[in-house]
Amino acid sequence: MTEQERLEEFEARIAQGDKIEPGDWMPDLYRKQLIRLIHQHANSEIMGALPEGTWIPYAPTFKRKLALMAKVQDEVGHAQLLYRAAETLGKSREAMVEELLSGQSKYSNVFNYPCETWADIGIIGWLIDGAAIINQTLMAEGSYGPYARALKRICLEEAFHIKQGYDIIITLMNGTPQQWAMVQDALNRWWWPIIMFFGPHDKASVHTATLQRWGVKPKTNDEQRQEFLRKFVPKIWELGLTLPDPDLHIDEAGEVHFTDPDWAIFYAVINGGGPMGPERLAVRRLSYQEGAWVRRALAGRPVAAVA
Ligand code: FAQ
Repeated sequence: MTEQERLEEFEARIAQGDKIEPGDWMPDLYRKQLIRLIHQHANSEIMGALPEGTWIPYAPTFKRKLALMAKVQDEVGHAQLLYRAAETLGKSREAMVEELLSGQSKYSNVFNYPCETWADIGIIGWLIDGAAIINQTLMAEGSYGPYARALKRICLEEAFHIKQGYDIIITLMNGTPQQWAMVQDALNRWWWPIIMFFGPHDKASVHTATLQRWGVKPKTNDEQRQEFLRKFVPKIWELGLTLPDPDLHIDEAGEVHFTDPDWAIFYAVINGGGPMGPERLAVRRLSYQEGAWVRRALAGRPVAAVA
């Protein structure tokens, strides 16, 4: 077969809804794009464990602590599944971890911000997991088998995380006026990072066209963002909370209009300039260093050789 015939056959398979599997022929660009996307997604899950992880020692009750520990473990498990899915495309886990630790590869903008109060844990669980599930439910229908299957499992767990976050929010809002105010304050601080979570506007998106052509990304960044806003803005208002965007409104067709965020902030954050960026990477590096003996032991190499 010529390259052109292979490409046509590959695209016909995607058009009829087949999943592409690791040993199948695929265009180099498809492989590269998937490695980039899944790698960044895996990075986001493992880095995403850090903001919430800092609150485990301070959880207000024993049951909250158990639930938060389980959630954080789930996120690390998601990273494990996703690095594994990316490995099926030919990039080693070591290379992916090295690139994360050296700052060469990205992770989600939202995990570069501080978690200031317990209410932040509620907002992350309710709204960041809420945003993630919108994105991931769509991507779970994508064309690459190992990624799509990993996302199905991840979405089931994220659905539970949303309930955990929502329950924290409702409990705080039924508490003292100070606790209510903590929720509003956390929402104000997380709102703009969450709006940016879905990536730049479609006109500025670099990869959407390629990812859509090959069935990896069923909806564009703006479409996903709109889906999130339509679902969550009414719920936020129903609780009596406000959003830090005076121009935000819903029109008769149900479309949510909002102020365009400052995208210069987004690009600075995703390129290592977020308020917690350096600290998060330092923690991840330390943890990788401290886990070296475990990796050696599992690989059957002498543990004593670790410096
Ligand atoms: N943060 O051309 P596009 C979670 C980058 S998991 C950082 O539009 P694309 C679970 C993008 O990589 C959260 N960088 O890119 C959890 C590209 O840079 P590059 C992660 C971003 O791929 C919850 C450049 O900007 N989810 O939250 C972001 O078509 C709670 C141009 O962008 C996934 O990764 C961003 N927000 O669309 C864990 C899902 N947005 O590579 C713990 C899979 C864009 O040229 C607690 N990924 N960039 O250097 C996707 O669906 C897509 O990659 C998008 C971006 C939609 C994120």
